Amino acid sequence: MKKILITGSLGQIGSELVRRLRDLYGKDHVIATDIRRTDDSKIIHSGPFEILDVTDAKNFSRIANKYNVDTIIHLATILSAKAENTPLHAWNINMGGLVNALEIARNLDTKFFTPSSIGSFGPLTPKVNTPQDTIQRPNTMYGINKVAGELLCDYYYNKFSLDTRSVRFPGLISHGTPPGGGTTDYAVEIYYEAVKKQAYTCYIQKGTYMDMMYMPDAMDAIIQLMEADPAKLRHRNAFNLTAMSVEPEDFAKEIQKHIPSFTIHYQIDPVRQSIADSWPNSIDASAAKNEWGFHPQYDLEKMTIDMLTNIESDNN
Ligand code: AKB
Repeated sequence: MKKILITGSLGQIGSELVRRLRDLYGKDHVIATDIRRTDDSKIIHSGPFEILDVTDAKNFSRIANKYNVDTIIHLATILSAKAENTPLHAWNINMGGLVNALEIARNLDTKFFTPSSIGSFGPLTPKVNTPQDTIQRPNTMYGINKVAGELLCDYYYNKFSLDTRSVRFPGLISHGTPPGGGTTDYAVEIYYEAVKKQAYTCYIQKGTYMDMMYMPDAMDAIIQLMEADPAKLRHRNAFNLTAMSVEPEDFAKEIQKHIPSFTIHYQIDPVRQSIADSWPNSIDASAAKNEWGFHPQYDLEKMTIDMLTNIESDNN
């Protein structure tokens, strides 16, 4: 029987994942945790919820033991742009939280998932069709945390036989909980502003390509990878994933098909632009396809229709 503990449950990925896993495995089988509590959150009221600061190893361990969990999905993290503004804090949360999560997983012998990111690549990485196994010398705090995290998860797998698995998420687009502090956040904001104001001022320069994926595909990817036959996994931490390689104008053109008056303007944020410039334009997800059948369902066209329909219906 599955008992899954999720950290960072009120974040962009967590809030969708808790919902999805509670539907799949039953509400009492998914223990949602987060550093904060929001009164109106459905996550808190639809099953077990605990306040957890992931840097507090004692409390983390107490909660994992209390529910006797057999899987830990560690999502609590400081994203790329925020990490650049508070690098030491990001190191403490991202690395401190991860090492606590891994130690608890080791003590309880749980399965373990934590996401890596396209942020684990850097300026020396081949920019187009970035291979699965390639140079990873990021120049951002977030990227350094993600590479160290990948290595640490592989270390726990090799040294302690802990069943660690991970993916390098691209920018994730969703209409549930907004992302906070990422470089790819513009790809979510653009849809909300299109519906609200028919205009968007973008902080990323036109022509800057990054990989993106729609949230339902990200949910499927986590579940599929966690359920994949271990004998088929040649890689573990972490698989390249992507559904589309896009730049701001691609979103604008697609939105204009549904909202012809929509306009995009640019006011570049130098911090987020330089992070974006250090990331790949497009990555190769063939290892994920071959080893566990990753197969995204949403392209830009289909995702745009779904995003606009959902945001419009939430507004009415
Ligand atoms: C970010 O922009 O920081 C994240 C990511 C790609 O890891 N969305």
